[in-house]
Amino acid sequence: MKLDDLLALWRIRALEEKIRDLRLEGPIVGSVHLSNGQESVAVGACSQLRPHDAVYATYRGHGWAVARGVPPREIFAELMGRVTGVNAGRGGSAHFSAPQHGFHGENSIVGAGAPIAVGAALAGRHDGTGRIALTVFGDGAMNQGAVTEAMNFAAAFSLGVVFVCENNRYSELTPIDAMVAQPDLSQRATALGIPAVRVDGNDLAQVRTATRLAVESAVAGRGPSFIEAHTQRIVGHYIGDAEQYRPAGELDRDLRLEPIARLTRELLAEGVAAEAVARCEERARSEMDAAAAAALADPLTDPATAKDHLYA
Ligand SMILES: Cc1ncc(C[n+]2csc(CCOP(=O)(O)OP(=O)(O)O)c2C)c(N)n1
Repeated sequence: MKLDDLLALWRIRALEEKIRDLRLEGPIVGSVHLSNGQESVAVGACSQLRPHDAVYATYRGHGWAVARGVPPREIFAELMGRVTGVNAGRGGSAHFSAPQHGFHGENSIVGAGAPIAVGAALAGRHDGTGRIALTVFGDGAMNQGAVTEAMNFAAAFSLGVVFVCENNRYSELTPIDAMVAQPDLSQRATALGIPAVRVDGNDLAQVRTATRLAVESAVAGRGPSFIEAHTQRIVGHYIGDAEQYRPAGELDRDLRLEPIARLTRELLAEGVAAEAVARCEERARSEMDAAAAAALADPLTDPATAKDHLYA
């Protein structure tokens, strides 16, 4: 049902816009990277995973956590350093995890999720769970050696890994054309023997089909797949980014392409009532307002416990 899809996209957008407000107002501190405009990749891909499959995201991972079913109240609490956060406030915006929801964590080291996902898939082969792993990273991360090594290892050992590249055309403030001579990033996976597709990441159906095939292949023991999902972030790399690197007119174009605008247009064109469409946004915003207010009222984590869970 497309209205459910719109609600799912709005939940991520509303959560992140609330996070932005709380960062600017003070309760959230530190560096925060939002995924506004990229929501359909997370929603589409996670819809095809089984509960016990493992997702490895980046610092831009709030949307992937929501799409995996991590409760927003616990995400807000985590970002505000509350004891009720998914990691009792120790992970923060860029490093939280919720393995009980199949969300095995974000990572601020660009590309570092890929080799960890390969390890999880290897474990899933041997531990009897049959668990597969999905790792998501940006187009910039494709230039990290660890990503190529991880893809090659997964291909050589036919491991059940779904590599998802969210190609938003920017690595921090640097456009992709300044970084690579071959813009078809999927060719790198193909060269390593991994089946690869390029999809419109703003189109939920395309993301779902590509991920379904990749998951089927991984579960059947046929090895890894690579999905290059073209998308765009309609906000800065981080909160506070002045975005002076964006060419004139680019943001206007991206605001027409982004998945919420796209699905809204589709629904209205199909004759769905404007009120029903508007209710998705209202419902998502009121859910997130309530979750954030509840988290804000929770106690802060005691700094005396900062060294708990340290093993080094
Ligand atoms: C190993 C490593 N090198 C450099 C950085 C600095 N850095 C942080 S985000 C980023 C850009 C990554 O771009 P991309 O992979 O396209 O992801 P996006 O931010 O667009 O989602 C860089 C270079 C880092 N965090 N880790």
